Amino acid sequence: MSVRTIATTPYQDQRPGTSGLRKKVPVFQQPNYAENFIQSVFDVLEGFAGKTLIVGGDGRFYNREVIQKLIKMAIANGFGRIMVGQGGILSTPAASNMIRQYKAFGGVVLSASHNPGGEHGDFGIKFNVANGGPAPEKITEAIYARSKVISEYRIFDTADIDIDTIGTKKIGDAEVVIFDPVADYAALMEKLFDFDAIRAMIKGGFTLRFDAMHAVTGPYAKEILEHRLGAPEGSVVNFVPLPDFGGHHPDPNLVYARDLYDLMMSDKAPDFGAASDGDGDRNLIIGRGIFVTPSDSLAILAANAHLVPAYKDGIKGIARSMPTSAAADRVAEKLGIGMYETPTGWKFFGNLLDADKVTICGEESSGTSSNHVREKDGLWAVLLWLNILAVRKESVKAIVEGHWAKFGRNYYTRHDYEEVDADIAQKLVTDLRARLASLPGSTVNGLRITKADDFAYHDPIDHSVSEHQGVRIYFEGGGRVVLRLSGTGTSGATIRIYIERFEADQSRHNLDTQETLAALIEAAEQIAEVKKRSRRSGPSVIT
Ligand code: G16
Repeated sequence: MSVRTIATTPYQDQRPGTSGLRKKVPVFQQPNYAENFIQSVFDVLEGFAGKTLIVGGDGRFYNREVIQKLIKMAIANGFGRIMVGQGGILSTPAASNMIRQYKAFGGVVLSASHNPGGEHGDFGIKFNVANGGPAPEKITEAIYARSKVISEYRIFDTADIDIDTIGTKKIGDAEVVIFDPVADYAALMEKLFDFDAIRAMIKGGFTLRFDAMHAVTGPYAKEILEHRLGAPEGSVVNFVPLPDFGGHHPDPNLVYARDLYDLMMSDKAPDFGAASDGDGDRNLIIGRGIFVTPSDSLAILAANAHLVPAYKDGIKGIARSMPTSAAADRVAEKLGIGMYETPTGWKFFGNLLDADKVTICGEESSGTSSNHVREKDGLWAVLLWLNILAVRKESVKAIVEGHWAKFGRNYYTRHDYEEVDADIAQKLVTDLRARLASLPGSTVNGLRITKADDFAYHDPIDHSVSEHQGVRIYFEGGGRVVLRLSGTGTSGATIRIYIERFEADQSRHNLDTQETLAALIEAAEQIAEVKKRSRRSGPSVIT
């Protein structure tokens, strides 16, 4: 058994996107494709000799194969301890917790998150740094630069490692530890929340359904919701992680979690419905008869966080990604705490959390979390909701409507145009940027534009600047349209349009979202011509 150095030729397309490198499985199956990227990660890192690396994934197709490569390469590159979730399973938030708890150098999560899986689906590799969060842009850009010139990789020559049996083995100079992926995470959740209060609520007849979408949260949700909190068996559905997610798209939104939505709108609805995605960092919250938008969920959780043990002394500040609605801003204002607006991508919250400027962060893309880890955390959001419900003893609907009455309502929707020809999408954005300066003062579809810009983020902690993070157009009366290209798709381009309007008048809080935003949606089309240029009759997904 020895370290082998293998010659390789670089690929030119290994630039990490919003959250790691994501490509179709056949792309990853090309000779040395995964090895090149993993070696590029190790090549740009310094000082990890003898240290710990956390490894796991969401169980999707090709997970087990890449985990073997990764373990052997980590040994060959000099890590001292490689800790692997049993069966290669580890949710993104649990990985973040493991990195922090075991003071690891970092971690590698194999996942393409909410993207579909299976032989022809997507695969991904994401590197997280010592604070438990996704690698910042300066590291991901260095990895990309390295991947374009890489000429060899190192791998330890050994038979495949048994990743299904819990225990520790010495391989070469390293220790390989196979651990239970649920235990430490579940213990952390018990520390943050009042499990007794939630248990009592469930015992008193409160009903819930959690849809794990055949993805990684299945084992976590079974253990926490059913075994520890006493939800009856069957409350957690689709709980066995499958390589192809049962043929479904593990994205917890109103399109891909339609069954849950339909149940929650029916006579048979339980009190609370929730779902998570491929790697367990996203959440969908639906009360009986009411869908809670992720932007509203962030605002409501922030406003009520003081009711649960972990945040009983109050929260320091809130951060949200720029396209997320401004609902949380008014909560921050009322609480007299800081509010930060960052580009899309959880990695931008890391500095603010480390500097203790914020406690709770959230994104319109169904991500919410706090300073307990450095990733978004699907089950954490579910448990925070359950804890708040147990304390307030009101329905989800009553809490949401009460929140709107107090703070006003931000009507909000996102329209996605998926798999648009990449050149058409790029030109559309370039043309739009060129027109930005001329938009303020003009009227489109009867709406007057007050401001238009291309969002650039100046990180208040490390002073780095991230430009071109989305076009923002503001209208008189509080309307806003944002347009940006997704950084997580794997075929063509996905154009996202985010539309929002504030409504203070409580008598107008129960209108249809699409109808109330129709004038802004039409204005967005007249300005950007997404439908016309992509030759579509409408968005592929509306959330
Ligand atoms: C990732 C990032 C999120 C981001 C989302 C959507 O989520 O971690 O921060 O909001 O992608 O990004 P985009 O709009 O560029 O597609 P996940 O759950 O896929 O890791």
